Amino acid sequence: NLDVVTLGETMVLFSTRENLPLDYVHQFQKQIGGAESNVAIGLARLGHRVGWISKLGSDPFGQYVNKFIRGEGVDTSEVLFTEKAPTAVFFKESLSEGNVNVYYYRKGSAASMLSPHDLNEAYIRQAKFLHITGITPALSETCNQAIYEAIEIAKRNHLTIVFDPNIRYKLFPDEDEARKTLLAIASEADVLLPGLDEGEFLTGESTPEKISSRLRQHKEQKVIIKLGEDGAYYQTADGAGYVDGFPVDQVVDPVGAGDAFASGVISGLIEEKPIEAAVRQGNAMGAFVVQMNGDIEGTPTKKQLADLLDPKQNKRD
Ligand code: KDG
Repeated sequence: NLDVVTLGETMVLFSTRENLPLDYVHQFQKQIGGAESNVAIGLARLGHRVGWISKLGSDPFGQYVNKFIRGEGVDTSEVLFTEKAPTAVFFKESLSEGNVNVYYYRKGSAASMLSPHDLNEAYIRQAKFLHITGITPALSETCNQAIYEAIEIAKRNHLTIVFDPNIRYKLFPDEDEARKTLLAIASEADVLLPGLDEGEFLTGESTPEKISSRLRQHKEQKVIIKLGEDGAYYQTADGAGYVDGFPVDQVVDPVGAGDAFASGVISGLIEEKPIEAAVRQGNAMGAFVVQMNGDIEGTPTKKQLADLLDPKQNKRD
């Protein structure tokens, strides 16, 4: 039995401690990066049962990614390996603290070969939530079809669909195509998690209130808009409001914050917490992750999260 199933590409990430343009960097460290596995790992750290579906190359990097994610307590039994394409890699350039760029080497990767036939309905239907992002449909036509197949399976089996647009402009042919693809998936989802700039891009509106009203297709849809250090705004059938963010001493690496936010929110929804509490958990998870180098290295355990959410309770322990 699973709480959440997610699917998408995870790459080997080469990052550097040197604040230099990438062409001048001498040394890299090897980590992993992938929005969906970041969410899966965040949820596993909080004690939830999560499955991650993907396709990796039958190569040492594929082994590394799989072992890493499995080592974090995520079920990888549905991960496929192929001889036909390599595991993707990407590089993270850090020009100054918090000023980060990424360079992908992922075209034609193993994960881009994921197709609807690779999905196992019996596996997905064990879960209560399906988490998907706007990265996967941009990887290839078969990946786009796999996303729709996952949505259909989720709907048939009454899973709650959580969609994070995670717009990667580099992966779409142009902005119109990105908007069209992402709005189509958004209309199928139960919970939408755009950032403010993504909401602006998708709707042409500029305030959280207007963006969420435009994105919401029906009453049952929940829209939660990430506002960075200012927290988040939510709109649901039960109401709307702002939830403050948590102060952080220093933003070391913002990449992965949105994924951490998603895992905090989904965790709250699994535990049937009120929406405001779920969003607060998302904010707290994001605050943890930005303070450490790497996408997931900063994700807290359940205890660490509880300590930030309720420091008084902590003192009584
Ligand atoms: O959200 C973090 C991810 O974006 C990053 O680690 C890599 O999945 C990734 C992507 O496609 O950009």
